[in-house]
Amino acid sequence: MAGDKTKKSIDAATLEMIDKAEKDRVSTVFERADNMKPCPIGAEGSCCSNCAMGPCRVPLAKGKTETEEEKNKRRGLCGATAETIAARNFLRKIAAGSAAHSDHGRRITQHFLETARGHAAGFEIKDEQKLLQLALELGIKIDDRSNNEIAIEIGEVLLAEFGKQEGELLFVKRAPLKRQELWRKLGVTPRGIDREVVEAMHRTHMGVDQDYQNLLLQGARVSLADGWGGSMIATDLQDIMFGTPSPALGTINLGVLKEDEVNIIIHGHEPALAEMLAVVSHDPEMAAYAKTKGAKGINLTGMCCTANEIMMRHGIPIAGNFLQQELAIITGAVEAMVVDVQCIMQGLSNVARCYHTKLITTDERAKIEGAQHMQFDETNAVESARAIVRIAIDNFSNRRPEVFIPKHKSELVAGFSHETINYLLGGLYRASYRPLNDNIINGRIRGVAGIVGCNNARVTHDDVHVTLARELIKNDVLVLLTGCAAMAVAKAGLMVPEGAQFAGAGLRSVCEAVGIPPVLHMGSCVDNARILIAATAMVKDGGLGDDISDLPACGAAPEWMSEKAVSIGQYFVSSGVYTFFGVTWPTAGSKEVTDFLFKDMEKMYGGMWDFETDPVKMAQKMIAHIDKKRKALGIDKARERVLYDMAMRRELT
Ligand code: SF4
Ligand code: MSK
Repeated sequence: MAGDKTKKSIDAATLEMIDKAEKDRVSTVFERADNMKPCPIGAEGSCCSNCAMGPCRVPLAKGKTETEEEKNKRRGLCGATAETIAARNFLRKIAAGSAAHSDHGRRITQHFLETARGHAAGFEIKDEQKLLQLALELGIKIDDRSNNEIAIEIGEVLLAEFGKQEGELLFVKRAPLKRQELWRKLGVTPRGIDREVVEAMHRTHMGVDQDYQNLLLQGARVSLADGWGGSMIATDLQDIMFGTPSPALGTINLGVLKEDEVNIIIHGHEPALAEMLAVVSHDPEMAAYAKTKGAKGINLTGMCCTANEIMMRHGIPIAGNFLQQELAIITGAVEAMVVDVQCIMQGLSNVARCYHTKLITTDERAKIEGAQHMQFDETNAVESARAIVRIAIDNFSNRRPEVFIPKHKSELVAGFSHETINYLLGGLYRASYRPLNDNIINGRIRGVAGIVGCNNARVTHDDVHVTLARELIKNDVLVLLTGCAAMAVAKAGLMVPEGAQFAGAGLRSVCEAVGIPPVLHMGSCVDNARILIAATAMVKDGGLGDDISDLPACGAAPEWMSEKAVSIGQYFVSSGVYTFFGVTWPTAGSKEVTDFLFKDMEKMYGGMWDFETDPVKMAQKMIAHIDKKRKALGIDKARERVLYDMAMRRELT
């Protein structure tokens, strides 16, 4: 493999497995990244393939200032400008990301309805309180109706959100009032989830919307249909069905695989099958069957966001994040990798062929050549899960002798849902964000940052996440994490209460008083909706302005890779959050489009995009923004750590 191997990752387990892949002569994403450089024209958003007269390439000439005439010549065959092409590409990415999260939300809603109607044996309403709260919010009668009757009505109302044609998505009302009014004024309030995705695809078709600013307005609307629509529905209904997460202790990294047990990895995003595998893998009958095949037991672990879901709810260990999926199989110790949708590398199929691992697809929307397909049937979930576990057990005896499992693993505490933060900070009888707001106002906590998103083989695996998180906590910024970012930081040992030793004195004092890590794991990709709810709760609790854009808060996806990250980033921006991307910037081919996203959006939404590859500089910019917001709120002086009484606090706000 070309290149400096130590630059591939900061994670020791990953580096050991990259070595093994090389020895075993198995191709991985790390090797392919060396052998194929990204296309510079596509990377900057300057390639259009929206009709068969193209693909048209309109790259920005590097290193010189473009004259008006040269700029005018940068057009596709149809006359499309570099601005139109970059904006269309950006909007299509948001639409794809929004579609992925929302189709996940739709599937969960249908499953929720099946459960409520009694057609999904093995699943139930686990969080009654959240169910009833949601019913009240949606104006659904409770009276003496059963939970299932209430759930059916909730499911029908929320399923209709996907196909709604007019009006506003219901969860838009959860946002601060000022934000709702701003969205209405700008005309970006989402009407129906599917409608916004379809309209984005229509408007980016050849010869339709050609005004880049108008295209980016639809970008805001389709992203909001994700964050305050599809993703938020997914998170709420998953919580009601599978339980709202609360802090759970677990372990993470490839060292969670076991040499003497049947290893099953569940990988993907939709947690229904994972929930059932968690139950079935603990079934004594299955454990006994594993013993008949020479294994000591069954070891279920997770990968990517499904891992986050079952870690938070069941403490099931996490084998790794996005860039570790092929490496897990290369240990030679994985009997089955079970996948559903999203972030499943096609390379898995080749890797699995080199070992004894069964790659099992379970969703008709996501099949892979070379994998075995076993359709997961929610109405017969126990049997579906049992069949998969049995195949894995039967495969144990096919293991080859050359097994190598890296020893590395770390502890983590995950499961900081909005409800948990509310309770942990405020207590059962006065659950609120008041203590968090107070600690921000008194300066112990400087501000809040969300770090989300993927890994990307174009940068050192996990490095940007971890360096950014360290810099932020060192400067008293409380960090909320989801997705593969959360796993990176957990592997680095920051996601335990002892992680507070790396925080600044103010943040450390709060973490030690409450017993929480300085970096809070809030869940999977769809759970970024929890961050929106947390931000809104901070606004509603008072003292930090009257909109999300007033908060001393920032967001970042520093190792982003997927289109979902673009949608997440845009709904953060449209919700008023200053949001960073690392790695590469997808509209770099158009200065106008980039300026619009980086500067004009701040005037429109109070939040804007930014791009920075250096995590330390990214942290500095985020902290500068947090300080700017503190100053605007008049709480910058509070950093002198004066203890404030109520009267002084009122004065501050
Ligand atoms: Fe080229 Fe225009 Fe067709 Fe795009 S839509 S491929 S810019 S001709
Ligand atoms: S899994 S979208 S690589 S976070 Fe959600 Fe990780 Fe990004 Fe997939």
